[in-house]
Amino acid sequence: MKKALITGVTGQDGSYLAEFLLGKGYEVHGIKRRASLFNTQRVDHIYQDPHVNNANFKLHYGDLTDTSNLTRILQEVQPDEVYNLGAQSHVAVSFEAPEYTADVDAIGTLRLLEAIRFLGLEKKTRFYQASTSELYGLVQEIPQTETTPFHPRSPYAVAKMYAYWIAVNYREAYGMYACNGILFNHESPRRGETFVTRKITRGMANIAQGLEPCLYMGNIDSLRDWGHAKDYVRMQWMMLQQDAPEDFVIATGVQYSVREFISWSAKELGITVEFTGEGVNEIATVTAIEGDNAPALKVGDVVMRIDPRYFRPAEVETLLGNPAKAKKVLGWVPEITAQEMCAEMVAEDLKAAKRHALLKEHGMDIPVSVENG
Ligand code: NDP
Ligand code: GDR
Repeated sequence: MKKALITGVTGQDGSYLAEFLLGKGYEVHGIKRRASLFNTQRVDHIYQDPHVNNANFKLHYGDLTDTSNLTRILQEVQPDEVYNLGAQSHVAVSFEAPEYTADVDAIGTLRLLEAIRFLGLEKKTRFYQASTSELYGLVQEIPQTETTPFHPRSPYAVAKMYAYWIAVNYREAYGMYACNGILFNHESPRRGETFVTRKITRGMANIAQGLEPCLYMGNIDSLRDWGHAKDYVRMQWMMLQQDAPEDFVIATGVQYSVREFISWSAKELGITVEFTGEGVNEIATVTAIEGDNAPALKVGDVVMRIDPRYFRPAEVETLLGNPAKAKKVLGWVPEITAQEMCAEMVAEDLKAAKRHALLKEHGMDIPVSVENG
């Protein structure tokens, strides 16, 4: 039975990857952080009681900032594959916490690689690094490929650039099987609530059900190449099954604007919106409503406004990946389109909003968290 260790197992990708590897018959170990509240919601459905025999999903407390902890876990698990998905992964937050982001995302990667080497596992353990399209930042070429030059635009992207190169360096210097997946944005119903797609699908569902008044957005001209996390974790595993380690761009090859994503999300709820005004004065107004998913709305209501608080000190305006190498070498093709993914996300967020609205109707007015990002 192969053993995998996943950092960031409680995150969006970590949860899908753990499911995927369990389905492949792996013994899966994950690192979770200590938190003052439960933080395992995304993996609770695959939790296995450690008191029963043959549990093959195991969680370890740990942190990418803690070298001795990482070394101990690696020594105990002796994994065949390490997936380094753990990160302070929010670009806007990285401007507020640049040093912490560097510690976790850059030096955390070094800590893991060095621990693998220190334990003499460099010829046994294969290493996947969660690299990112944010490396391209101020894009030098459209679409972006494995050879497009990098120009990172945030403390997050700069930290991930270190992680990218240290993985390449350990491959070249010590012959480690280490590779980078340069993944473009990928989303799902499990996406963190402060990333733009989930902020929109959850926000629109809440607005339709009367739980929130309006969405406040940043740069809605921004263009992204959005895929589904389920398709992308499959690719992470495929990258570690090749004869030789290589780096791959993972993307759909199609891009849309944030504004389009808002329109799709509204449409899934039966709402048509019109965008008027310019710059910080742009708004989205309801022009038609079909069906009964939006009882709290009427034609003329404003459901989106711009709040400059969500503009970033340096923006990545456009990202579009060319996944030709992944298609050719690995035979990988994304199966879920951005529109299908949006529909799935809205459907899940609408279910939650309806449950919430029902409780409210019966006098149980639990506040909706509107911590934005
Ligand atoms: P999430 O933010 O959903 O998950 C991040 C995970 O990292 C969480 O499990 C989080 O734990 C954990 N983590 C955060 N800080 C630490 C730390 N100090 N020590 C250990 N673990 C930590 O990210 P995604 O699942 O979306 O992304 C997975 C990886 O892929 C990340 O590295 C991200 O930067 C990268 N990436 C993501 C893309 C995307 O579009 N989703 C695209 C390209 C790259 P907790 O749950 O406790 O917060
Ligand atoms: P990104 O994702 O920065 O690309 O990083 P995010 O969804 O946060 O932003 C995408 C684009 O939307 C614009 N935007 C807003 N973003 C947020 N979060 N909130 C808003 O209100 C808002 N309004 C407009 C942003 O400015 C941006 O242009 C994600 C993360 O998962 C990274 O970890 C990963 O490496 C990259 O994708 C690829």
